[in-house]
Amino acid sequence: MMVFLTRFLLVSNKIKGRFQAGKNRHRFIDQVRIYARGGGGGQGHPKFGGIGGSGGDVYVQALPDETLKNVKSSKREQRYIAGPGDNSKARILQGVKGRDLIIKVPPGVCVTDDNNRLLGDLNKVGDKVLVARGGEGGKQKNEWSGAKGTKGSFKLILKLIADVGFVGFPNAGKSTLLKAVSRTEPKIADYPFTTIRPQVGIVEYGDKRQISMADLPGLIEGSHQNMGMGHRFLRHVERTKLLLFVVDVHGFQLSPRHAYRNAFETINILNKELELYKSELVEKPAILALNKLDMEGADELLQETLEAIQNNTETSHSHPDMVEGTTEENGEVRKPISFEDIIPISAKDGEGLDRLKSRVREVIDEHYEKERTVEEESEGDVGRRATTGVL
Ligand SMILES: Nc1nc2c(ncn2[C@@H]2O[C@H](COP(=O)(O)OP(=O)(O)O)[C@@H](O)[C@H]2O)c(=O)[nH]1
Ligand SMILES: [Mg+2]
Repeated sequence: MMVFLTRFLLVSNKIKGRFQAGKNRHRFIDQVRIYARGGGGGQGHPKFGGIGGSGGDVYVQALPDETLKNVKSSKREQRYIAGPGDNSKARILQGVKGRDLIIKVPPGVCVTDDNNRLLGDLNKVGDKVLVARGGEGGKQKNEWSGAKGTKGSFKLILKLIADVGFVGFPNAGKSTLLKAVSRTEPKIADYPFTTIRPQVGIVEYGDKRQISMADLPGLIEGSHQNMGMGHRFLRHVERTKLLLFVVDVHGFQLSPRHAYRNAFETINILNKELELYKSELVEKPAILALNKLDMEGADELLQETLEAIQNNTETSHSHPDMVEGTTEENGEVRKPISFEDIIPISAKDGEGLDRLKSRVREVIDEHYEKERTVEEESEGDVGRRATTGVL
């Protein structure tokens, strides 16, 4: 066992240099702060008793294929102001209502106000919550001048199923791994918005820090086309901070009817499935665990796999245009995932699991806690948040 570990470390250091690109990956956003204001009501018409149109409302709604990143980049400073109601005119006494504004988010987002009071849980596509109401149109009771809309700052928070999501084909050893690293027996998570139930286990560290890990029912080839449970699976993957690829170093064969894939090909298929479903997913922080290293001949396979990954990384770095241009027909990925680390393990006998656990923690901290700090500092209210303890 030690032999493979030392050999691995040599290769791994070389690979690490190549993987520095991972540091520049886009931030994966799990929270956005927005400002919303309802439209003002239109003027009434005192002479004819005309009523002004009410202002438009601002809603947050869960829709398919949305991401919080879209919200973040779609509007400067995330200010959402609905349309004003029309004034009442002699010819059109009832002013037309202002245009509503809908902020589109992925399902699994909850909306709170600035004091963290929950306004709504948007679990399913179509779920909708009103955040700012348009002002009433001008009428006698408000002396014919339209009222202002309500306004406020809100937070859109993507609810996580777990901090870490396992990605792998059936039989890779995901369930075995979750059991081996969890403090308690993994529990089936009871999330109202999940149709497939992820198993969630809590990993506890020496200092009592806890990180949750979800073993999602296995991915199968063709998931992006929604074969089997594919889409539902991939939707869960979105709601984790870090992806842990669990790959049997011996490769994978779904059934005797299907082609045999070695570990490197397996990684690429997983990569491609994620990419075809939503390209943003391949930018999430990811760690690769190569499993079943206790088995006869596994060391050789490990070396082969690491070399294949390294060659692939080198190629994509030296010919970025070529890689970008690859079509999906030839089965190649456009953008190889740059793993933060590659860790050989045996879920069965425990080899490599301590290192895996500590790297998972480090990578999460690197990508999220620091990002939060940067975000908060740029919002200029880090002091206030720190004292209220809200992160
Ligand atoms: N030899 C060996 N077998 C393993 C290891 N991890 C899992 N297995 C076996 O591989 C099979 C599939 O494991 P499982 O955890 O159910 O895979 P899952 O489908 O990914 O959840 C089971 O028979 C496990 O006992 C390992 O590290 N070494
Ligand atoms: Mg399983």
